Amino acid sequence: MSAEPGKAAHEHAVLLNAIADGANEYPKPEHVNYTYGTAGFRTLATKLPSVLFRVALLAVLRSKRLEGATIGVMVTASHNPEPDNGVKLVDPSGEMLDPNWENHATALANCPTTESLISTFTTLVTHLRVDLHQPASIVYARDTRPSGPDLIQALEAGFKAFGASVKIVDVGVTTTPILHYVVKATNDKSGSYGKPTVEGYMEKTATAFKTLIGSKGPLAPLYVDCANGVGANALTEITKHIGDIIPIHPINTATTTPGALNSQCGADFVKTKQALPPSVQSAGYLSKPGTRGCSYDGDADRIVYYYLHETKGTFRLLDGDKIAVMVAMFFGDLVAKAKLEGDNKLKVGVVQTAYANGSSTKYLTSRNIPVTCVSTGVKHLHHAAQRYDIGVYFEANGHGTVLFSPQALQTLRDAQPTSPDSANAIKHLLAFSDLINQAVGDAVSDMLLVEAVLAHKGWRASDWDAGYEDLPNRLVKVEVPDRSIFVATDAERKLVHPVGLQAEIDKAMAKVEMGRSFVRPSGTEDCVRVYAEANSQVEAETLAKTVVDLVEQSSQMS
Ligand code: NG1
Ligand code: ZN
Repeated sequence: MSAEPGKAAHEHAVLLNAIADGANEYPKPEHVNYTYGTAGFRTLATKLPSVLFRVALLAVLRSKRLEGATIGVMVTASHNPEPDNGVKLVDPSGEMLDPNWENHATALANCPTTESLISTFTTLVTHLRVDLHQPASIVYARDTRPSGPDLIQALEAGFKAFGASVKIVDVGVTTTPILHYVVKATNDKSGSYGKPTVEGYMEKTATAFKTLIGSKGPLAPLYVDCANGVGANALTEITKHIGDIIPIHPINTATTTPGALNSQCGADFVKTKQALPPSVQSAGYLSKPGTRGCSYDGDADRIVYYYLHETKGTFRLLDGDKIAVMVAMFFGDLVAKAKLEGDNKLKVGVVQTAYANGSSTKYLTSRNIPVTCVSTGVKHLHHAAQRYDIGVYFEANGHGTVLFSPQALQTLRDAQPTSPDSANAIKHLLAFSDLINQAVGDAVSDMLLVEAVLAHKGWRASDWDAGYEDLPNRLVKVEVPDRSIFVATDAERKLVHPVGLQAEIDKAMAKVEMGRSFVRPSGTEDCVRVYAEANSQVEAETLAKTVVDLVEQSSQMS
């Protein structure tokens, strides 16, 4: 209780009045139902101002609940079309928002009136035991979407309702992973994680990359498709630091051209179409054999690589699975070279989702690298990866990173190397832990990770690709009247509802050589996704078609 109850009551009334004013300025549109999904709130930007205002309130409550720890807010819709936008919260460790709080975000976003918003807010304060007298600290950023500035205004209106008790830092236009980095670095009071600024990120990443490349540079040129998004800015900045050791050629950097973002380019385009972006194809950037290209997505938290087959000239995709396999094998070798013994031995493991190509899983398990399969969504992968000393996680679509446990880092720092080889391996493992964004998947740092591993192995893209051949596969979006009738289990590899459908899918799989298929409702779009893989493209297509038909039939029956 406050020593001055009258003053506290007055302050509370002022706060609620300020919230009411903001809520009136940013009213919730009628007939819209919001859900804080795997990627936060994401929809047409015109529907989002009220959500931004309310998300600001929740961010402040979370920071106050955590005694002033810094919370991040990122305004982006990643690979979605330009008219969309979105917002997600970042927890103090740089990870995604605690899932329990996702429901509070949804509740606030859906309050139909100012009165109901005030009442839900007040209930949350009590229920979550938030002391409004605590300080709060927020950092926020946005991608390059034209709707960003107006949405940021709505967000700031929410912070301002709390007056001087909230410290806010606008990181400006930057990538999602850089914002996650800034949040983690701000909360690391030891200062060892790095300076909590965009420049701090660039310095830390560049220094680690230089240590790893050493005298192996300059590397071969790399073509980078920035999806006409914010990754172009980050790439320009990092190139200032490392451009002399890796000649980087940015492509699709038109961040201010209306309609260009994610259009006919970017990681999602390449992964879905299994083809080069037309801009890369027509300019012939990759025509010189062995030339590597990569594509970021709109907020630069995903990356996929590719090259053209050296004799056939065909498109070869090196997706998240290929990155995970190469990186995990490489770290396995490096850990062996470090010669850490007994309790200090480090265990490298990989975390995938059901969308990982079956060949990648088989390749890893046959080489004794443990693989965990979890539900779709970065938070699931991230948490499972934390259970390894060195946990490599990637979604097939190119979102992923590598986590070093605090104990593993301590072991490496304290190690007494027994030979120059083991000393080098330990030095390199520590440099990789600095290069890799430990908070979240990051296209820029993952790109430099891939480049450093290729340089250490002395590999071209074709050597990397040679490990295993992807099983032909097909991913289909099915629009159904109500996707909530589809309920999955077992890391989303099986359906429990509608009852009987899984048995039909099992029968269809059994008819196809190496057949594997599963169905799950999307967490980011109003659709159900059907994945199928098989020994040949024709069989993968047939299996996908059969399962799509089954999904449509059961949807009509219910
Ligand atoms: P949904 O819409 O739940 O399938 C998609 C991706 C996820 C993840 C999230 C977040 C596929 C099949 N799904 O999720 O991997 O990246 O978006 O952006 O790629
Ligand atoms: Zn993204």
